[in-house]
Amino acid sequence: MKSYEEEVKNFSWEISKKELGYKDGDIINIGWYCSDRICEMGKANKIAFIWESFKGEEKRYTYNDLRVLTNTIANYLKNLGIKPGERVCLFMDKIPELYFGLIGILKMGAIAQPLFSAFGSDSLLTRLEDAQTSAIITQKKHLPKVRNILDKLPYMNYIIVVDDDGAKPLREKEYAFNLEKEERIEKFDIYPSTAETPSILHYTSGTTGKPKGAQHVHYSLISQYITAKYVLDLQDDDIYWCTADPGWVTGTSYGIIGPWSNGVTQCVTEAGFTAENWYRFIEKHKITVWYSAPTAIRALMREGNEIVKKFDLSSLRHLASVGEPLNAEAVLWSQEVFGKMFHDTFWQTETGCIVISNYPGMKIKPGSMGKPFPGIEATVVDLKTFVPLERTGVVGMIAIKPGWPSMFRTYWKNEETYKGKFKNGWYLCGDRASIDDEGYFWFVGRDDDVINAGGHLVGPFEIESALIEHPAVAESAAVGKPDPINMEVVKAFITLKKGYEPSKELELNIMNFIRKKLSPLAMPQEIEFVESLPKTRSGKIMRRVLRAKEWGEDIGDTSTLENDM
Ligand code: 6R9
Repeated sequence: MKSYEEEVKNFSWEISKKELGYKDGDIINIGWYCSDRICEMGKANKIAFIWESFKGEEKRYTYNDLRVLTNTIANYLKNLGIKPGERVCLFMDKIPELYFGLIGILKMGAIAQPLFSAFGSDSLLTRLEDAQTSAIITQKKHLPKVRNILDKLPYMNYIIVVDDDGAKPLREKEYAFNLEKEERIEKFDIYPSTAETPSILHYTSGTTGKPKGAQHVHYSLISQYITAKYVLDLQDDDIYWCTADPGWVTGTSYGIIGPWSNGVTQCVTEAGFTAENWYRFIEKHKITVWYSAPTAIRALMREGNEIVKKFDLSSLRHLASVGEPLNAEAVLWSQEVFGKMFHDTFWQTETGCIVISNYPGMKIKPGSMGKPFPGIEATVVDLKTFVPLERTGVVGMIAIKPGWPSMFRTYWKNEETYKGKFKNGWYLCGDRASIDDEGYFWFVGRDDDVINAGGHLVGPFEIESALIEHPAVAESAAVGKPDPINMEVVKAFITLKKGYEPSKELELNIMNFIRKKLSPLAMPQEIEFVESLPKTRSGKIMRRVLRAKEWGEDIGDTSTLENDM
């Protein structure tokens, strides 16, 4: 990307279309763009995917392998009888079949519905029922969760098990599929999808309310390709690592489509999070571009600086983060230990691509989400009139002018809720922010997380960011609790770093520390030390769960809670 200002002046989505060789009205299939096209560009033998299992076993796949193996899956699904437009759920750990499966589904014209493999039967049922899903690709270990609910799923016809060993007979509707043993399909007639053909159905992470299926189309590629290139700075010789699970939109937009449509080598590890695992992974594969999330970055911070020195992480060139506000403290820490700042990026399942972010080469203001992507018109609007706020520094709702290529097209069978997201010609994100005099966006909180302290709206992010600067605080969540005079006052939940124990002294010490940083209304009236904070599987703090407890209310849908197994 040239300088941000230059790019804003000259940018149009046509640039992306031109680079992709796409003209309006053409056939556009994301599956083809991520594999066949890269081979045609002469990169058939380039490594597309380096995968590491739990045990550290490694597999490498070239772009030609990616092309052929995704053909093989597409062909298999088609021969089973699955028709274009039907929903095919991906319900697997981070194994190659998950990544290739998504591309395979798109190649044969069905709609991919990725779900976190850690979901229990109930979470699975809600989403499969809603989408009337007709097939699910899964692993032996997750099969019982599907079997449990099968009698409630009249539309489910095919349960495809990718690692069946024949030890126990499969039941009716269950099929064994072994990608390595299946005959490799060199040529597959890719489904001639066009711009508006549905591609992926992503259920939102559900920090509020019931999960909704955001419907995307193949045209989303136009913005996913170019944002991956400009914001994540993907270049031909990069080794890229996106830590997100494809059950979450980050894991598909930038864990599959972004890197592969750019012809970049990407790495994935099946192993879970530990600081040691992650640093070793970066060192071993010489990762150059790393896309992660604040929850993981804070967990790394919690492990301290010493452990970083045990590894050679000098390959890292560009770092980016998404999913939650990135505290200034985390940005400064990353500069200190990695010599590079994490670049915050803001977007949503609904936006399909990064819409506001810090770009390579742009001045970073730690704690700010950065500026709108060129081609995206973003602003903050008044809470009541939905008119863009003219004065800088005033908090409003983040709003985006509809029309960017990867905008969701509807909520699955819920057009009314979809329409409700648009006001006064703007798409409303459901988040609050202010814009400073240089055009930088500053996140305040989600609409429903904002605290009403005596008529003053206080965002949790500034309180949490102040708290996290205290050396004992690992993570925090600020919510409103009932108060007879002020309606709400702030209560902070805190997890501590290793070596610190909860005590009255520590509470006082933390209070004194933040008093200098916060306005009186934003000051917590109470601190509660907790072992962990409730989070979604994509790592977002679920403040509403904490808040509901304070108010004695029902906590609502918690199917995406990490610990609902
Ligand atoms: C990609 C993704 C979307 C919601 C969004 C906002 C929060 C994401 C953020 C951020 C502050 C950032 N969010 N990125 N908040 N700063 N850089 O996360 O999609 O799971 O749909 O969540 O996440 O609240 O509205 P999704």
